[in-house]
Amino acid sequence: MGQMKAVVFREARRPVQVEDMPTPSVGDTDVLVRIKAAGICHSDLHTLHGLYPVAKVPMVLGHEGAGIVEKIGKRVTNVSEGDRVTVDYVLSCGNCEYCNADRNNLCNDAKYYGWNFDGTWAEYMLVQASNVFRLPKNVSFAEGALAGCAVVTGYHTMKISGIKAGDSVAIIGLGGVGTQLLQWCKIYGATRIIGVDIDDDKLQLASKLGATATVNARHEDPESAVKKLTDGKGVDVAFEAIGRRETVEKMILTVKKGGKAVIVGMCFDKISVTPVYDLMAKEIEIRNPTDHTKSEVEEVLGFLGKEKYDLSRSITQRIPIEKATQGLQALEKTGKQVRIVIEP
Ligand code: COD
Ligand code: ZN
Repeated sequence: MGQMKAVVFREARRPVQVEDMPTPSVGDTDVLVRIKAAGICHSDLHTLHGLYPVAKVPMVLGHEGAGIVEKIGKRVTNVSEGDRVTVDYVLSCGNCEYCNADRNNLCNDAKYYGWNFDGTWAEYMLVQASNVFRLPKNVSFAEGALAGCAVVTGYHTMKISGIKAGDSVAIIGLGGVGTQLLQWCKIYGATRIIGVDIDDDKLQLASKLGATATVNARHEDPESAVKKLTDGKGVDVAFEAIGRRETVEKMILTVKKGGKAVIVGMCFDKISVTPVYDLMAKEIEIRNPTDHTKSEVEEVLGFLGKEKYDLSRSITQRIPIEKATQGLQALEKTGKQVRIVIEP
């Protein structure tokens, strides 16, 4: 079907290139999606830095994306040509112990679009039928793209944390994912929500979305700030949504006795929490959510279709595919952007 533009990764620590490549041809169980919006996530930066490897090169990056079904394979029945869909980037086997237990994020043979197979930063993307989900009418393509990572990662994290109505929470890192996590904590009844970031704009946005207090970690130590805000006790649940050693260690110190510390950010360093006895004496539970399940994608889309959920403020910039490199630099350098969306 000719050529398409795609953002291609060839080597770590080298800028990505926008290249022409053949539009993929459709197999029996494939869906060809004409991508209308694709988000840039911090994990894509991890890949560019060589921290999180890809399975082949050249690789079309990107794992958040939504668009229109252009063509379906002979055996595809769940979507039709012309449907508006979002992509679920976790490709699971559907047969293993974990898939059968509705925990396909832990699939024994999990593969990922954007890492194992070509991803969303392209004019067209080939997706297995099992991994496209129809968008509710009121959900735009950009919102639909975020639903596939930022929103559902926040949702999965919130569920793994077991948050209850009335809980107090602290979220360190209010970027693309942290901002959505904050919204879910509020929806699920957290009453005290402390947002921590180093950027005042991010903190302001957090207040608009429901944070009851904010802390700028450049000016204030998050541990003492959180303690001050919780009568010296700490929070029921704390989250780290950046992936840095220092912030993970800090986050754990903001948790109260019997509380939970949830590590969301991919952190490639070792952390030290010494003495370990401190965790034991406080009976602190450490949780490590990863990705999301298929059911959660459906739940999130169902929710976005019916309920109020503010994504307008989380989409802070839209760029054409030719500007992908600048988009990546903007997420990395300025720290001002929440989610940048590529519109091929
Ligand atoms: N203290 C406080 N805030 C900080 C600090 C600091 N020292 N340093 C940076 N920040 C802030 C930044 O200002 C920014 O607001 C935020 O932290 C980071 O946000 P983003 O937008 O750069 O990153 P996201 O939200 O796109 O990335 C989210 C994760 C960190 C969760 C993601 O990269 C990740 O690691 N995911 C792993 C888990 C997973 O399931 N991933 C699924 C696919 S992403
Ligand atoms: Zn992501």
